[in-house]
Amino acid sequence: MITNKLEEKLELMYHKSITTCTDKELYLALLHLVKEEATARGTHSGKKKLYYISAEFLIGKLLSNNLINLGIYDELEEFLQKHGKSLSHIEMVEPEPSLGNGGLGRLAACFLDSIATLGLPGDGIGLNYHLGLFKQVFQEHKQKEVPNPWIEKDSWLTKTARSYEVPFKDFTLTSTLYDIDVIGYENKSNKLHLFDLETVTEDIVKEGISFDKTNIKKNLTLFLYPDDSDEAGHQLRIYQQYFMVSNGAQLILEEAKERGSNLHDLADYVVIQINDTHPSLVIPELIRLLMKEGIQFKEATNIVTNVCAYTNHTILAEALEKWPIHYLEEIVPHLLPIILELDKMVKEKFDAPSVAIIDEDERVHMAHMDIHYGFSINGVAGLHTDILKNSELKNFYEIYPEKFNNKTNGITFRRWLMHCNHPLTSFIETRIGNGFKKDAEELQKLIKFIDDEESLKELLAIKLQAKVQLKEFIKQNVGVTINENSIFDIQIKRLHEYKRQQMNALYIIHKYLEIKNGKKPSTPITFIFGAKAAPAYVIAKDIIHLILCLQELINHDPDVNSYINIVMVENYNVSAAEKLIPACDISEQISLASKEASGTGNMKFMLNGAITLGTMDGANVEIEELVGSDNIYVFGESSEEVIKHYEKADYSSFDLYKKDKHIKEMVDFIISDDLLTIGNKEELERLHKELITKDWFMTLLDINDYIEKKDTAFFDYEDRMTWAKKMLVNISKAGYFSADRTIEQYEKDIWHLQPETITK
Ligand code: 26V
Repeated sequence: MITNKLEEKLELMYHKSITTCTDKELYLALLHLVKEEATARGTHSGKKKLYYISAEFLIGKLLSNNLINLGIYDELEEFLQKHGKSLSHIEMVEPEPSLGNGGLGRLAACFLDSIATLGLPGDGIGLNYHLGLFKQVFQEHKQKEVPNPWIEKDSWLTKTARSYEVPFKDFTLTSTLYDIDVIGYENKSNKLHLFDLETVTEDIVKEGISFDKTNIKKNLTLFLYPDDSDEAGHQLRIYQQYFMVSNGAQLILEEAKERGSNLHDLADYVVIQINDTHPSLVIPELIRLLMKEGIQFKEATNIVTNVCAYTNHTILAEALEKWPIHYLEEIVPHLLPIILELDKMVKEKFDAPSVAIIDEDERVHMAHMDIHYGFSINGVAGLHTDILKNSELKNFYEIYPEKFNNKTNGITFRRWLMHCNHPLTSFIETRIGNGFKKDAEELQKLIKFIDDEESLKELLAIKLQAKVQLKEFIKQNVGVTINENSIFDIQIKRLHEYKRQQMNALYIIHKYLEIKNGKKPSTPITFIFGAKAAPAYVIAKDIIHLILCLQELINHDPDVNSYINIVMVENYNVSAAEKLIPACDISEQISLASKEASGTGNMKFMLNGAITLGTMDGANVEIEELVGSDNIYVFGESSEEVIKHYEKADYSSFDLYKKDKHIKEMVDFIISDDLLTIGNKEELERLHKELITKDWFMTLLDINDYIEKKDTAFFDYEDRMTWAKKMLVNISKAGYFSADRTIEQYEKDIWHLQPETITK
């Protein structure tokens, strides 16, 4: 019995009984207990193994998720409750690792969960950033960055005996490897391998998150994506990337040999999924290591090409990495002859400069290397993959049509339903049983309750309960009291102009002005944001400033604050998402069509009964296909039209601003006296100017349609039973977005870890 084991552990560690233990003591006892249980269940094994290499793994807190996956959550919770304790309180003392920026890192974490759940041997490889991504604090209505230490003496990390030498131009570093167990749902475990460097020290961090970027031995694994606005920042990223992949490659080869590979047959033993371009140097590094083992360059290159697969997560040009060749010369000169040779082979075969690895400006295109010297390239939603094939990577698709494939993203239902929304999980269980936990498509069975008034009312009651809980969290986090009977309209994601938080802010200005002019909404609305901006991304920070100024203005204006409120959650992270998502009524997915590769928050919201307000972008397209046009609010120009605007360069935000009085009124409010008395002139003026002179992501193109559809959604919300039906349709159709489905597709089309089962 797990409860006996817990009591024994408490006795051993503290000589105490449950009732007298603090939550911290209970957390630590459970942490050790979970680690032992995971070890006892063993790890997945097989001849061929997957390595998912990623600069980010946004794993979130692990206690509850691990207890769920071990199948002991309910039993422990009942036992703890009997003694006046609860897991939700205990997990509050758990620090959240912040090893990711957003969707890409969270996807990696969801994938690890599904890989272990499906019984596939597959480990993650990444870095153990001591201070994670920065912690966001708000001061004077602005984002400030401070370190986010998360590693405690006792943690989910387990120090291993593995260690490798990683050569750089002027020195060699010796790594240490820490592992985190990735426990499959009712299954064995895999590992997340996080490489680290013992000489790294937190003392070098000065003001905020600034530190000496050239002191590699002391800073290498301090932060994820340290500010890369200058040369030293760029170079540090290359140091990090090479440290990650060299360690990873050495681990992979060592383990492959242990499993019986003679390295010539490496592709029978190993598949590597390269998560975006951050780990792309693994290709030349593996070639280098194979050559050190006596394999000729040509053969080594073929081996590596049969082992590596690449996932593209963005079409934004600025996010596709291109490293100047002289950086690589200064940091990893031993890779240069290999990269030059790979480039030469490409240039011998293909004339088009657009497919070269090294361009005319002597920059190395990491994605190009991945495509030529990997066997698979996938996008992360249908539309995204189509755009890669037909425009962004068209020239590559023409050369290698067979390499291109789509894998629409998914989310783990263990965390994004079973953990974060217990009442909804029970609602589903009592109606359709437990099958959906292993086969998410079973959620479709819920549709038979579409006319069942009692079920619909219960669904609304569950939503209200989640909103009451979120109200409590917001009170603590933001210090604002919100109204649980208002509509919760939520946009939570990285802050980026293409995601268009600024368009949402303009809508709020529109609503504010309407109320001031006497047009009041019949149901109050709470606009909720959560977003971190990259430290050097000036306009993104200006947008945060605008939202925080609007928050100050609106929440303190007695004419409007009983109708609308705004809150921006500080330091948005996985734990905050777990509270926000169950409470959402309207899910804002409003990127400029063609720019959001997939989105995964959109799937989490849908699963928790929120209705999407979105453009036909990323996986929104697939959501629309699944739920039908009555159960989603779609607006905005299509990706084809948007791409044409870019091609023709015919979009002018200034024309729209001049022509449309209402647009002018909303945009000019950014520099109104009302806001200037609260905020900073320079920042608000800069944002205003950006919107009217540039607006690269076409906010003003879609704003009118956005306002119209958003108002329709708010109007429809009034009819509670019809709205509840929309919620039920969304939940019942969310099964497609289980990461288990995505991983089954990776396995079937790319990885081939398990011999195919022969079906008669
Ligand atoms: C990252 C950064 C980081 C620094 C600031 C500028 C900037 C601009 C773009 C990016 C994109 C990195 C790639 C990424 O995170 N892509 C996301 O991947 C998700 C999982 O596939 C997907 O759901 C999101 O749509 C996509 O944006």
